[in-house]
Amino acid sequence: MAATGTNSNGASAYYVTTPIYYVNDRPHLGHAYTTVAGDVLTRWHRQRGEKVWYLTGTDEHGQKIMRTADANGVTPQQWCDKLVEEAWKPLWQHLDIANDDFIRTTQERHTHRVQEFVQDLYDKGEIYQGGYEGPYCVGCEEYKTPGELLDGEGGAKLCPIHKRPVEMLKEENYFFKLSEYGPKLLEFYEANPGFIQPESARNEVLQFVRQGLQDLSISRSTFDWGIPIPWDPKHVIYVWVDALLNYATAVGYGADSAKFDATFPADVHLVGKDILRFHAVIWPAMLMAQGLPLPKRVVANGWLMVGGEKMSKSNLTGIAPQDLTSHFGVDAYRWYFLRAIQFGQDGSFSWEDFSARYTSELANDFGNLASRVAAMVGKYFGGALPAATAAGDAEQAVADGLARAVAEADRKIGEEIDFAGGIAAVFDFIKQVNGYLTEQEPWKVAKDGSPEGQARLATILYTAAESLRAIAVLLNPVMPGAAAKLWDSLGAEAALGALADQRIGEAAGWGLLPAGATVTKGDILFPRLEEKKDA
Ligand code: ME8
Repeated sequence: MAATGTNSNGASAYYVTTPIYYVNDRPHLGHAYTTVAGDVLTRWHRQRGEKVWYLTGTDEHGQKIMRTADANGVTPQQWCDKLVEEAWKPLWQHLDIANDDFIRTTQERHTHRVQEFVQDLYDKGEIYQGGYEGPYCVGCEEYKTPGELLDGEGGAKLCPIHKRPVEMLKEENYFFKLSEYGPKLLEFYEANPGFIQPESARNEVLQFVRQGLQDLSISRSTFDWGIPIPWDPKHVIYVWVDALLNYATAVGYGADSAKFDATFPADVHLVGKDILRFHAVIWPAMLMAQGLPLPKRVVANGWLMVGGEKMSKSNLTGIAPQDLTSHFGVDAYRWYFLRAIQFGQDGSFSWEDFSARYTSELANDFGNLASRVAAMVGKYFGGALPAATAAGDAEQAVADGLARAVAEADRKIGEEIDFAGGIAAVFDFIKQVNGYLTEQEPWKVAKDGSPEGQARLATILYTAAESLRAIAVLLNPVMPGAAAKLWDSLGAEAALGALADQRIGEAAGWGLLPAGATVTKGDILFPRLEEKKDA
């Protein structure tokens, strides 16, 4: 199923979400990976001229948060308030994340609606009281099946994700009749083959659901940091049921039907592959039970790995994004992980690989192109962009290359959510423009003072500058800071208006940057890296 950019109910917002992150600790590269991906997707669709709604937020209830707060001698609410304000929101600002909303599950706009949702399901007979005993991982906030546990030392059973001992939990609680939804879910997956991406994630979910689903325990009575079950407040609502509902409550579920209808359901839920089942099995079943529309796509990203393990807060392998942005800058940071790792696959972070790609692709290929062109327009034409009066086959080849790059990048990023493929299309075009300059040798043509020579020189520099105009448009969703600097140095703002208003589809148009535009040298886009201080 291809994304249409509009919801099936005819409303207009292209609705993108990230997981809402647990605030038991500070964010690391893994969290930023998903959030940056969502931001690039959001900005891309905005530049397609679509109305977009980008939601992120924090998941604040449950045992994991409660234990962390206890260990730090504060209340869970105090802990969440501190972490959200000191760590999470500032990071998204630092990384230029343009989210439209930030939901916290302790907000009233959420808690009240979650209670109503669960009460409704109870009234409809979808929820019953029962007992359950099984191994529970607090890291995942999830009951595990005995078959998936790993063997640890001394006969301990370990969570396969956290590699920590699970706890045996026995509880009287409330259950959602998830088992009844297996056949309906399978039918839905069949009818919507693009619902779960990538293919490997889809296969995993199909296999899981085909084995048969168990009913889902949706309440807890052994601790109280959660939203009370309305008809039995000794219980709190299971943190995952609470958390998944953020995607509905944040856009006005039960409170603002105009906003809700114009936004819900999500076009894309971006999630790490560790939380795929919650989004591709439990969440759709909850929506089916309530008669609400299902999301269009659930897209699972792979894991950033450290030493062969998933980078995580609990394993203390989390690297803070600021450790990298202070060295490489925010734009390069946003670009690197999406460029270097095929979205959906696992990838290892390496300082050496980042440095090498930065130097070759950002500083040499892209940054140098921008500064060379601006310098030559300055030197030979006093900074006024000359007109291309002598265009021929070589120039046509560049214009054709641009048209291909735009179509490819838009298909990859805008439709397939393949960031690496889309970015590669743009950087292939950058290489083509560099090759064009190498062949045309404007620095040599400049020595030919004849009118023909001057016309050729003007044409070559116009062609390169016009290419950079389109490159700025295409890279704006990925690296808004660098793209804005480039836009500025081309004098494009005065001639064409704000960069954010430039449409992806129109970027392939040739000859948009008018002759006479004021080209200035501006800042170097990607300065040479200094040696890593502690290397
Ligand atoms: O699971 N590589 O929150 P969470 C790539 N609150 N992505 C990673 C990653 C890594 N090493 N580590 C984390 C929760 N992520 C729930 C979600 S949603 C209704 C509730 C990213 O703080 C990835 O997107 O454990 C993963 O799904 C998310 O962070 C988990 O964040």
